[in-house]
Amino acid sequence: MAFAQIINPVDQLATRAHELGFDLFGICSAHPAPRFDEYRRWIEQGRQGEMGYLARPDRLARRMRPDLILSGVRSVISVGMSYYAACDHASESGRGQFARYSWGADYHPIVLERLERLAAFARDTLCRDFEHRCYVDTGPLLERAVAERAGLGFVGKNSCLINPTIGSYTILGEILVTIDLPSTSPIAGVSCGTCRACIDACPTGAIVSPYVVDSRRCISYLTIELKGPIPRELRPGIGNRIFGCDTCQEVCPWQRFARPGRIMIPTDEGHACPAPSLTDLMALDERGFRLRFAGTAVLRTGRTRLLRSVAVALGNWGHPDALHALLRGLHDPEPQIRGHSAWALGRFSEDRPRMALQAALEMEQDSYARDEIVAALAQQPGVLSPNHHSM
Ligand code: B12
Repeated sequence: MAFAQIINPVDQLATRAHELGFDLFGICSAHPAPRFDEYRRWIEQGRQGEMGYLARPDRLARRMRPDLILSGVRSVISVGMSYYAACDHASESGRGQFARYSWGADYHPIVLERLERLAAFARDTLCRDFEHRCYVDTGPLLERAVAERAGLGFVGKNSCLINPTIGSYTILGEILVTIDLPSTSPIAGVSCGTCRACIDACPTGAIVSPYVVDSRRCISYLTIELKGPIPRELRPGIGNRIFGCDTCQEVCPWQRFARPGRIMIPTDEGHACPAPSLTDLMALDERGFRLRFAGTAVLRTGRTRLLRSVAVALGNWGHPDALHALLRGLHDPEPQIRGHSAWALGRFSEDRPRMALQAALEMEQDSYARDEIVAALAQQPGVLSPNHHSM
């Protein structure tokens, strides 16, 4: 297959990508893998936390050598889809914030299906004889670095791929192909400059230096990925964010150009827009959780992790209306929900939470949940500090 015969293949693909709902499009060479050294350093510093798959030797090898993912790979088609929605975020008290990307349906199948349609178009119009592989989020690719090389934007100090005309509320996807396609140029002359709004605004200090996010402190990781308990010292910074976090993007000046998405639009029935009441969420049993979050990205995280964050948010709210829900959480079947509810109750100085914590301590069998109750009681004014292990 010779490209000399084709009139403007990049333009044809770009037009089709736009029709399919993608807002950003570019093509780059697959070799060598971009920014692998930065990635390796990040792993060496343990910044992936519990996301062990990111450090697995076979995954590292594939991130470094894309031909281990798809033999004979030559080019990567990189796309971005806006998921921005002009719906007000949850600032009302007693409500929980979900990160914008999760407001509508789970983006993975939506983007993958459109990538496959784009690949089919390439096969019909450009060349029949090539192998391809589509990725969204879960593949062993540095998607931001690929997008940067393909000219979709630049990597900002919050480590997000920022496009100067639509900002960073975009999901990235790729098609690896075994043919040489003409590359589009990286964006030149735009950067964060001296701005450090994201670094200063991160509630948990997760942007440890420009372009480097330590997952172990990132609210997105703490509320979505972390299986074990959320470290106590980071809980106050979580505020009312219960699934992911948009703060480092919200404060970014480039976000003034954010454009509502055409495909991933949250509907009125969307689970998180407007933001749901924390006390309602705390009342969800397993079945209620599954019904409410079916088809959304929240489902994979599961009830335990979501309600654990809800408990933290209720504790941070600190309003008497939170008490009933937290007392319920203190008796949840899941130790993590009990433990985080205990922490939240420890932030109230009234008698009722103290008595409930004392009663729960008598009955608690789980050693982690006991630790939390003991620590919560020790936190309360006028209570002698019992010996306890910290997390
Ligand atoms: C693991 C992961 C996470 C982790 C770690 C995030 C991180 N910053 O590393 C956690 C759970 C914290 C996370 C959070 C989020 N994630 Co995430 N995540 C991923 C995943 C699966 C791998 C990322 C990775 O490899 N990280 C390791 C670091 C080293 O790589 P990196 O993030 O690409 O960072 C680059 C820069 O740091 C840069 N760099 C490093 N040093 C330097 C120095 C200079 C000078 C420069 C210029 C650049 C530079 O090089 C790195 C390599 O490309 C990708 C999908 C993928 N396969 O790529 C999605 C992905 C990055 N996530 C995405 C999203 C949407 C999010 C959230 C916004 C979700 C939310 N609202 O809660 C937050 C954003 C938090 C943040 N500021 O990063 C999108 C990002 C889209 C975009 N426009 O940037 C991706 C691409 C998924 C997708 N397909 O759309 N995520």
